[in-house]
Amino acid sequence: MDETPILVEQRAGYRVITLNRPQRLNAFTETMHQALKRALVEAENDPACRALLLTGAGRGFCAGQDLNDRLSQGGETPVLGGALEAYYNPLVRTLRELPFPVVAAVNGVAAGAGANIALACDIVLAAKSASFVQAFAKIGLVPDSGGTWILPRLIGPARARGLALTGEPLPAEKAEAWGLIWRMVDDGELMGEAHKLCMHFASGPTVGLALIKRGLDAAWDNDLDSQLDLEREFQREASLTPDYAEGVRAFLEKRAPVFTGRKAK
Ligand code: LHQ
Repeated sequence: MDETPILVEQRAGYRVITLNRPQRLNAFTETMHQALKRALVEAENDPACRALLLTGAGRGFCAGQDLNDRLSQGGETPVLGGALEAYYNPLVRTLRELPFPVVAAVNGVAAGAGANIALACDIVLAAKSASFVQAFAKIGLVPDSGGTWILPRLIGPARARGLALTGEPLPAEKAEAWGLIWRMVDDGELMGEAHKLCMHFASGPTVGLALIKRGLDAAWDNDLDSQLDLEREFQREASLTPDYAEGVRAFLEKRAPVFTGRKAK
């Protein structure tokens, strides 16, 4: 089961990473973390990769940490912190910092760190049958993988507290209504929609899209003045790219732009 804990597929202009431990609802083991880390480094280093699709095999997206993997031979639970430092925190940072859009296709339950890893992606699409569970409190833990940071920002403090303290599952439909995710779609349409988005991004102005990600992330900590300064810098950087020139040319010539994603010379 664990020989290929993740699957990587190369498509034209983007990659698909599938968490692949379906019997355990794609819960994370150390081996899976290591494989995912390698796949993300390879995607980032490939100039032809301009978007990423993250999904899960089988009926779940990801059930967070594999709770069997955390038991010692004697069955004791270890003191935690090391796994976050070594794997979960770098993973969340990487997802947010990748220089192209990351689309999560949440095909089923996303629980514990699995939910917050999905929410760290730029665009979250969820199947109607999916749900998001801040399962941590049920086992005496606290939301990690950025959960305490992103939940109140996305859905406000009252709903963030409710989800984190009760561990109640949030169905996809409500997640969309609350603004936790971009969109819910019928189960049969999920992967088609996710691929469509990735194809769109794969022919997008990649440098500009990466700057949009960075600008929106920075906005959460900046006051208006600092954010205006940042927008000025990012706009300057975006305007140096060949894609900006192409975008304007295509608009004036009333045709679709052909973006290359290339950086400014
Ligand atoms: C699992 C798991 C799982 C192992 C389902 N592990 N087998 C970070 C740093 C270090 C350590 C600790 O944690 C963290 C971050 C975290 O992520 S903590 C939170 C860990 N995750 C959870 O507590 C979620 C546990 N799972 C569940 O609550 C349920 O399985 C959910 C709500 C996800 C789905 O429920 P059902 O749809 O009813 O499925 P199920 O419970 O029947 O699960 C199917 C199988 O998957 C089952 O195995 P079995 O052999 O009985 O078929 C589960 O034992 C297994 N599984 N989650 N995290």
